[in-house]
Amino acid sequence: METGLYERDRAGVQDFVLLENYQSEDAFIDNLKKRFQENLIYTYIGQVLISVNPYKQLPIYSDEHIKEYRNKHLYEMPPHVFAVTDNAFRSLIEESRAQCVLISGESGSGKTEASKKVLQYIAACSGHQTTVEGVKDRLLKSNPVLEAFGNAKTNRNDNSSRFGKYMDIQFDYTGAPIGGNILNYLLEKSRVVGQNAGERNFHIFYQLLAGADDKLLQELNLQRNLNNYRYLSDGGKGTVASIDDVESFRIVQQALGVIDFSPEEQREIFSIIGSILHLGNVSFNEVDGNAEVAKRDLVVTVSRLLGVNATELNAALTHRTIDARGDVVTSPLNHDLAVYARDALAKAVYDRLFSWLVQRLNISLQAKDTRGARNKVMGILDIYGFEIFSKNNFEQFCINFCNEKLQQLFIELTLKSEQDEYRREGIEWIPVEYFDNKVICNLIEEKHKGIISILDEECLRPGDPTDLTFLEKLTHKLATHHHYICHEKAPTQVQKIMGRDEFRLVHYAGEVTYSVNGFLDKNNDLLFRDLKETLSKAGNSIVRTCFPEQELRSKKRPETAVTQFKASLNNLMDILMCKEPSYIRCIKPNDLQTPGVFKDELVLHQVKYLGLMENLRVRRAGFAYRRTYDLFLHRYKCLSKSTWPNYKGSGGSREGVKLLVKDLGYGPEDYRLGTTKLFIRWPRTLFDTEDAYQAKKHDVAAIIQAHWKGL
Ligand code: AD9
Ligand code: MG
Repeated sequence: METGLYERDRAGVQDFVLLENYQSEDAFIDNLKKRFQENLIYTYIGQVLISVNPYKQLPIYSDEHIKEYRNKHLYEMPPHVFAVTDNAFRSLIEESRAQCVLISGESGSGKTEASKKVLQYIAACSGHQTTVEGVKDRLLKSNPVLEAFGNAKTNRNDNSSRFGKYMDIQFDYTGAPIGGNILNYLLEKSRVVGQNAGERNFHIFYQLLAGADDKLLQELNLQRNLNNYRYLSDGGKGTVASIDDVESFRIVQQALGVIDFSPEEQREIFSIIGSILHLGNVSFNEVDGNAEVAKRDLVVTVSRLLGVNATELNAALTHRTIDARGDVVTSPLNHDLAVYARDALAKAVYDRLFSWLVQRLNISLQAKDTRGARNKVMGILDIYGFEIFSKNNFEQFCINFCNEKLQQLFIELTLKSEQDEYRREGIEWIPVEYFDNKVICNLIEEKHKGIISILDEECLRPGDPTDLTFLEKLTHKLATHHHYICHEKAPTQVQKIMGRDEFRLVHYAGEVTYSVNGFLDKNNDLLFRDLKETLSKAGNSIVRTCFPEQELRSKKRPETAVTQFKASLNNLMDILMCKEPSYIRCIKPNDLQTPGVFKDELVLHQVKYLGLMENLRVRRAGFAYRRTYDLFLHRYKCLSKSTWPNYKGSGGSREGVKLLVKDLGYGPEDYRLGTTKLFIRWPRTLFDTEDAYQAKKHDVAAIIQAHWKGL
């Protein structure tokens, strides 16, 4: 199969740098659309891969395809996630450069699917010894487990990741995977206790009820009917056509086995899931202002499943003990506070179970022998995309902050690597203007002045801080910031749609209005001490591990949710900064999760905020193409008598290319000769060269003849 980059594709161009009208958004969209209609979902901007979600299975991921992409240069084959992976993999093995594959795009654009293809490729093309097969199996099997517990049906995606994931794969010197490590980020735990209309709780709840055998259900005292459980009935969406909960449960159970979860551990995991379902049904009456559990037998069931004392749990759900510098006071909760405590308990138990699962996976993925594996690491980042909902809350604020940070990294790494290459090759370069979103990152995270600091300050302030006093402070301190819009200062048309409890941020990806409702609560993330204490003594060993006793003894106030998130993101940035990045930018063609529909407006919006036009401009401002002298000479040597059939002069392939391009009529501004590569400024130049090559490649005699005429 001869499918070089420069051959015009069945539809459109394979690399946007070849687009004649590269400044035009219309031309950009048109190219994506043409290709999409031909099922060509991948296109490059230089080394960045753009992927448009086809919403249907395409026959392009078989073992045959994997073989075709193995050990090929990026441009030798049509654009593909396998090509990008192979490129990164080779750089890792041959040059020992640590790699990371950064996958971004909005909800439903195909990030998680892309990350699975990366893993599939790695697993298929790396060593096949038995020990390695075991590692690969565990790496692959970690996906269904994490998806069952961390994904859910949302209105945007039936299998939406509700957590961020960064997975490192470690290789030995032969390129065989020997271990892995997963970092998880901010699970959307509020989903455990309530969902928007049309959405579901995390998959595992439905999988358990649909797929568990009768014996397990009986042990957990559960019935199959979803409507019996309040935590499952909010969204009004039980079964979903695209989801087979029974089959998924089978896969999860099998995967847990492969990852060496003991039957006892599995039983404990499902006991926790069951306990949360029962907990959701616990309701309270209020007598003289004090909450009382309405059906005590439910608390008894929850206690049995967690292995805690029922009387103690009952008391902990309806009372609160405060230890104010040695003064221990226990007071009863009213109805609303008891409901709050119950939901906080469900969220905390689920959230910590999830983190425990990740830790447990990591133990089984741990490399046994890391000798010779220094720098042989490939990271894959699949994190929630930018979110703009009709109502945006604390979760969206965190998610969008995370995307600002990733965009920042994208800017730094793409521009930096471009610059580095020119510098390395001794080529002059004039930097291009682009929007640097650092100003927004600072607005959010700057010490003392940023939104996060103001939020934390308000959370820790004695007195009676509320969401609204937080908003007042924000506005007081940030009203003049160009990226912060408060109600008072909003333009009239925006004011009309903004509530008095909202603020607006001008993100790099667009304006988002956040409601401050719940910001303080979610950031404080308070679980009353009585509940923590009860859980720290649980018979269920996972629960006991998740709620360690020392946490109770610690006098230090735990860090707020957003500060923990900020720290983990900054840590992630450090991890990524020291690796060589490959980018996959995912695009969602429609909001209907349907094949064959390409909505120009929707795609244009994503193209804009992913900064793809800027990316292309930067790429084009320098040199559209670069190739090592060897490769260029090898392909085009037949186009000049100086280099055909072989260049024999001294000075190696650099001198050969110098003669070749002169013979081809390249003007002085059309190209530059770097240290190891030829840089070509305009795609047209290359097109012409490729056309000449294509026209003549089958007839060597004709090549030489025509070439002479051409001169
Ligand atoms: V979210 O931010 O986690 O809500 P993702 O991860 O970006 O989102 P995901 O990978 O889950 O989206 O893709 C959504 C759905 O699109 C999948 O469940 C598939 O049905 C579909 N999809 C995505 N990519 C492909 C693909 N390359 N081929 C076929 C795909 N279908
Ligand atoms: Mg996902």
